[in-house]
Amino acid sequence: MIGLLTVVVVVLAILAIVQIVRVFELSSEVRKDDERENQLKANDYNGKLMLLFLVLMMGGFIWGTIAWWDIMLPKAGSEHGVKTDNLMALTMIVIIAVFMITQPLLFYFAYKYRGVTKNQKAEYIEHNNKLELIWTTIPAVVLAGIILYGLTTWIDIFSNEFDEEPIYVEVYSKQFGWNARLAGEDNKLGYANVRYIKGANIMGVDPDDINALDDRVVSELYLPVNKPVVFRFRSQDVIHSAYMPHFRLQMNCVPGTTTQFAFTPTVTTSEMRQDKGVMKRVDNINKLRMEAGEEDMYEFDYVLLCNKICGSAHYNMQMKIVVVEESEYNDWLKKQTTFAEAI
Ligand SMILES: [Cu+2]
Repeated sequence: MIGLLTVVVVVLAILAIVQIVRVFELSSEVRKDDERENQLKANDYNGKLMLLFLVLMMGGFIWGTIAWWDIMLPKAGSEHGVKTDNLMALTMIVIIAVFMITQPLLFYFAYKYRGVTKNQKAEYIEHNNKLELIWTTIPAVVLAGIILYGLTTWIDIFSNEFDEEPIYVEVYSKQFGWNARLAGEDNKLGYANVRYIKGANIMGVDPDDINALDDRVVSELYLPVNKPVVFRFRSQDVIHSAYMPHFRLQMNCVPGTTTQFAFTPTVTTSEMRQDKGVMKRVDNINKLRMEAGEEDMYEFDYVLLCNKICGSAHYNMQMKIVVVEESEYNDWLKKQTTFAEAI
């Protein structure tokens, strides 16, 4: 079999060489003038294609931006989220402005200087100090401005300075689900370690730690509006990533260590449901669900998702978060069983 294949390959290689030699013979017969003429025609054709590509690309960009605008995230539901959004908006405005100026110029010049006459010659420019200065200084100043703004926003978000005592919540990830633990009346989370996991003690809370006894383990999290919250993230098995898009919050959950993010929710779930932007998105989702023949309709809820591909059911890792008025939060909290009661 291998012998036969070798013969076939050799024969095909010989045939290919014969064909290539013939092409060379034929091409050498074509007169040089014709070659030049064909080149000019090709230049003209390619130049016009550049212009067409420019129109399609810019048209596609504008169309896509308008068509998909409504599937982007609605307004932020947290204090720092507004700052993150402003930073993102400014960065996008700068990027899109530069894109809108440079891309049309790039493709227009490729069209304008496409070389359609015989004696056309390109201009040779070796160096230009003025140009170098302009295209180095402007991007450097603009980028420095964006970086400075980004750094001050980052420091502001992570400064963790609150006017009042924050609520401490531990967010625990595992393949494939979330649990949360709220510090009890003492507002102190008891010590936890994966080695303590046993029976009802699903988060590995130390039963001998006095601070742990009033902690409450929940699978659906309520948070009071306009109150600072400190999330402490832990993981039981692999690296997960706690992602709460409506709060503009994401933090890795790493086994063996604790990560932290402090923030303040500013919009309750029911306020968010009445927001025009949110309603429009919800209607859109339900329209698609109806078209697909699905019966259960979507209603807005804050959600905690996993944003690290952590295994086969990664997509299914989610926990509902409900932001309510403080009085409602206190009522809910009272109903949750404490760690001492659970074990
Ligand atoms: Cu995960």
